Amino acid sequence: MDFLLSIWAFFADNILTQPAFLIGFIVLIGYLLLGRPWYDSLAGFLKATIGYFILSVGSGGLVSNFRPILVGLKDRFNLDAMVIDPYFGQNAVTAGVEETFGRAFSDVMLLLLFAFIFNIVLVRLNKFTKLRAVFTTGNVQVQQASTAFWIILFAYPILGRWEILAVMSIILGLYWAVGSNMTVGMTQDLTEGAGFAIAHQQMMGLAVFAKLSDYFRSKDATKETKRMEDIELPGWLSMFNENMVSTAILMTFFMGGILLLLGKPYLVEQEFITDDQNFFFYILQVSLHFAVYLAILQLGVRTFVAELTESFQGIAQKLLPSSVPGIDISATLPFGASNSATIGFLMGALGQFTMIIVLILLKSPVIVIAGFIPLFFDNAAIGVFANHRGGIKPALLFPFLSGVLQVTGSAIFANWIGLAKYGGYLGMLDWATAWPLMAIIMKALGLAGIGVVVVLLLLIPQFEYKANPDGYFLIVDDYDEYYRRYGNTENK
Ligand code: ASC
Repeated sequence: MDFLLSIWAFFADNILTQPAFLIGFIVLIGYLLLGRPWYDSLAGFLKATIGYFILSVGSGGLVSNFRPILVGLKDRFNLDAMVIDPYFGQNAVTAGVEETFGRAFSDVMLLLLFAFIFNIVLVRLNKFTKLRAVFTTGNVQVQQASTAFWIILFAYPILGRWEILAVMSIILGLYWAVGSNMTVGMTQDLTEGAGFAIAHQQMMGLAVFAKLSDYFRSKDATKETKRMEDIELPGWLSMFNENMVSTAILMTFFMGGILLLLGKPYLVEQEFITDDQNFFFYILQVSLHFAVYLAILQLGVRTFVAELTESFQGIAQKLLPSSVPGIDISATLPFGASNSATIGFLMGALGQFTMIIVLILLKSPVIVIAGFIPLFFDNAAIGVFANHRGGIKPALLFPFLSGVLQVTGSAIFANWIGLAKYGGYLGMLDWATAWPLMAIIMKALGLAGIGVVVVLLLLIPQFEYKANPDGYFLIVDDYDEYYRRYGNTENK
């Protein structure tokens, strides 16, 4: 047993929680199953892994460049505030869980083992479960595990170690499988059949906003839905037609505003810059790096997506019929037209900042500081999908609404479950909406609440299947045929 566990721990530490390698191995195995020669398979492994690492350089760069600046607002104005960010959320759980519940969560490896197997079994049985996606983003699973541990302990403080582990494996495993499955059709549609779904922290909220965006599509067949890429600005404004230029200008105003608010003395004190550095050029450097990292994301996605699309056929033919891998949300952003990611991010920021001001004015017991990860990755993706499906209006409206929900949901929920006072909460869209809802059901109904949550989650893919039984599996089995029959907006 110990031997098996140590093999598992090795796999989990080195591969499962390192999505670049997990995706690499999926490509390797896929190609081998397709009967490709070893050297092609090895080349596929390397390109997929390198591509994913490039993607991580892009997303990691965005995070490390912008997060400290936003968090700086807390320090600079001496706010006693909670930061909404997955890493702050995880630290808050670690800091508070002993004191609050008298125990700590150390079974992450076992949870990942059970939930990963559970996810695969659910997909293997997709004739019945209708689930089509395997969650591969292990790094975010670890973050989610700690917050879910807190939520489940809050609902059921009496449960022992193994019971908690069982409940978490089932509910988290289902959330991963069901949430990722909800993004299958819309991601195939956006990427024109790249063969992946999203495995991240806003899957349910994003799927709901994507569906709602369809209502904004032009009903009049002679009128095109107006998308961001359709805007042709005249005269000097035409410089905004170029993606990189407009991103740079918008971010310079946005980051410039925040950096000016923080002020040079603070930034020098915190060693962001040195005293003799020019403040204007520092602002420019920080802001322009937004476009730099977006370009890197794009390169990463280009490097690995084609390999993944092709090799996964092997897995889908031999091991898991009608399935796709769920991967990091960043992989969808480069498929977005023109500025939809940047605009989504900025509208999300507007929503978050508006709500934060409301919290301050209402003298809320919990003040929230915007974290970069929810602000960017959730809302940029909503901008991308909303623009693609319903045009400019939903691409402005839904990221804004998401920003409002992220702050409001996180503030109320983290206060209720007692996590707010430890300074952080996960804060991603699903964790400010769907998870609080599940927590209310569990807290209100006692142990029966677990059954209710499980049944509700299992019902979601059934309803999705009912909406288009003929196209539901076809969209992953053969996208070209699906496209021929139904065209490029998923839900005709
Ligand atoms: C997260 C998280 C990250 C980012 C990254 C986005 O939730 O923890 O580091 O989003 O996965 O690409």
